[in-house]
Amino acid sequence: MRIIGTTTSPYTRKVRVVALEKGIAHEFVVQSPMVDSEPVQAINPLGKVPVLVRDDGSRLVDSPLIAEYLDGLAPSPRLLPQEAAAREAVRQIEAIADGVLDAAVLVRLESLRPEPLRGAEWIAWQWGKVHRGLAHLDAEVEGRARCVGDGLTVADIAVACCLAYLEFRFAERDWRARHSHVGRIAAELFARPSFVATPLG
Ligand SMILES: N[C@@H](CCC(=O)N[C@@H](CS)C(=O)NCC(=O)O)C(=O)O
Repeated sequence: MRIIGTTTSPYTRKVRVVALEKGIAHEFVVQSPMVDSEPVQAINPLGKVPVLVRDDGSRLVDSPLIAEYLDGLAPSPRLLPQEAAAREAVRQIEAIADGVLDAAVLVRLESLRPEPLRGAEWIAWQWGKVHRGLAHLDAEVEGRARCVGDGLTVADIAVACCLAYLEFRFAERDWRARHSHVGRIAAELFARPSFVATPLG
């Protein structure tokens, strides 16, 4: 099995962390969708990473689906609860953390354009999603050791990947101090071998 992506992609990191936490053997193949887009477009019509390529050549795109597939490969540790309400809660937090990332990645890409071409209103619109999304997540997990239940889930991993990306690309803001509840959960995850093995950069 191969996971195709980049070392700067937070979505790629999420599925790599899931694979490591599950102990699933895989090869990580670095392929940038931006530098040389054709190979990625050949395996994902959307031209995005991560892409999971199974040994039979079949592929999965979109990190939530890839994470779900990986979680189903081994019974333990269960990163997506089987009980419906807990599973829904995990998927909802993952969706909001990923949505914050979607907005942050757009801000990042816009900031790479020549200054006169940048849309200030567009950037502010995206920052609104980042700030509201993080405030929502922070309120949601207040007082909890993990995002949902007692054990590690995809929700914790998604939140930690999200905060790590914001710190990586927009280090001028102290994201964890401003969002201390998700920040505390993320800080604990950053010490895990799966996160140490998948640094952004
Ligand atoms: N919803 C997708 C988002 C993936 C995504 O946006 N990846 C970025 C890299 S961080 C990408 O490949 N961008 C290239 C493009 O949009 O053309 C997922 O969760 O896998």
